[in-house]
Amino acid sequence: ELQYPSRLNCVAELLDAALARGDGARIALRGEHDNWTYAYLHAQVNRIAHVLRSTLGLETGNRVLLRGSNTPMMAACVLAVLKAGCIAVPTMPLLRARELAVIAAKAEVNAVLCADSLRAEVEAMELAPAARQRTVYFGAAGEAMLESLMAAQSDQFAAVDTAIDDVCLISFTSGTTGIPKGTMHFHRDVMAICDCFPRSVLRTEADDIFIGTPPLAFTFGLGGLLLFPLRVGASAVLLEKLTPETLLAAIQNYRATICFTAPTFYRQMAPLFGRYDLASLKKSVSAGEALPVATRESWLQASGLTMIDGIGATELLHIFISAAGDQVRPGATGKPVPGYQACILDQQGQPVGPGVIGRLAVKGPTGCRYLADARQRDYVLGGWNLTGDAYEMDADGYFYYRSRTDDMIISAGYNIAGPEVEDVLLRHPAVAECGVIGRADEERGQIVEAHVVLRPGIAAAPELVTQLQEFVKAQIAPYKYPRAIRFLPSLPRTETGKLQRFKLRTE
Ligand code: 3UK
Repeated sequence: ELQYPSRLNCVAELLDAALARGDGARIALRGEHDNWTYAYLHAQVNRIAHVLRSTLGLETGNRVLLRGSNTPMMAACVLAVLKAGCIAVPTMPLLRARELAVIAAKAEVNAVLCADSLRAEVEAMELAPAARQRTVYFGAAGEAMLESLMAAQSDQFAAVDTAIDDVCLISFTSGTTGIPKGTMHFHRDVMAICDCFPRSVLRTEADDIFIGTPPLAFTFGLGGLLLFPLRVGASAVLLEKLTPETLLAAIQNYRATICFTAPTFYRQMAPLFGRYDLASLKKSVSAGEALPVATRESWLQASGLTMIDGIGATELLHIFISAAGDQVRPGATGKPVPGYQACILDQQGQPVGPGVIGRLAVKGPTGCRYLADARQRDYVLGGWNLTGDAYEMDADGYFYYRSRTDDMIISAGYNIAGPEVEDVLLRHPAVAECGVIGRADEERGQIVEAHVVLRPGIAAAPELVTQLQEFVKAQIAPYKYPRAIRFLPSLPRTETGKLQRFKLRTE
């Protein structure tokens, strides 16, 4: 059981506490251009908090829309909003004006802090006049507004006294369908995610150096690249626009020890691993979408590391099922992270036993609280969070991902999980990436259709189609083989590394 005082500001707990225990001179954040010690981060956060309260006149509970790629200054802005007793509304860097306006209206934002590099869409977006007046940019080459406002402020700021169950974060889901949903999280939830997965599965230490790709605006990145390192006095590398090559180079240059990214990045990094000196890397965390066994194996072969797979969700803030080290069972995501419970439910909401595919249900210290959205009723049932994933449990309590519940392919009466077919295809030497979907078919209802990206130097050919089909039939039940195969130069993915299956379906 996690015990926290009833009044708590999570940034006081994460940052002021670091100074109090003597971590001031340690490096908290490493950016492209500079290193920020805990003392400097603390001072910067305090100055921004003063700007928010004094200059902008914000009050406790006001909402601040945040925009920026992963930089120390963006991290400081997020922390300052929370420390000032306000609510952070982070937005993904690639969102356009129209999407930002929906979020700003829905979250009723009172102010905007935006990186200068992303200002165009903020200038173009629709925004309430009061919030427009309180829009401040940071990180410009010449005169930067936020930085000049900060110059006059004290570097001391007492964290605003908040209740542990005051909302401090509204995080929007990527929303592949429908209007994006805002998920609300308390100061308590921030503490809870820091004290669950990182402690019991990842086992972080003060000397760890975290690195990775997820944006701070995605809770995967907010936790893994900011909150988790701060909780233990470790440091985080915050870099913009990473590619598989530049991430590998950064792991080498910063001597990073823990990497957070999505399966597709690990797939692309594995063949390049040998070109770098990556001896510092101790742990690699994969989340965002299912980790194919083939990817786990190629990463192990390249790096010698057993991947830590973990399923998380914006609704639950971070990872709730995972496994590390000798607890890993290939094909399984893992077991519920201590503090969480999970079970599999059938269509009627009744629990099913081992070996039966059903709907994943999760309960724990964090949970879904949509901001004014009727879809709350679909996600939470009797205290259990229904993530929309089809899962299966084994007799030892391991949880195996099968597909998204609405992505299950039904072909001639058979249920077929696309990710299982993808896993087999990824083992074929010609295949770099693939996505498997159900395509409407008069005779069978749906047929299995594979979208394949070939490895460099390999050409699409009719013989290859037959080869890939035979390859699948030889390894899993033949009815699962892709009756249609299409070759593409790349697959459509979200900013968070998730395959956009709906785009494959409408192609
Ligand atoms: C899928 C996975 C299989 C699954 C997230 C870590 O992805 C995150 O949050 P989102 O709200 O999406 C949630 C959905 O993504 N998924 C995520 N991880 C896995 N499926 N294996 C996995 N390891 O469908 C889930 O319901 O974007 C991940 C931490 C914080 C996050 N917000």
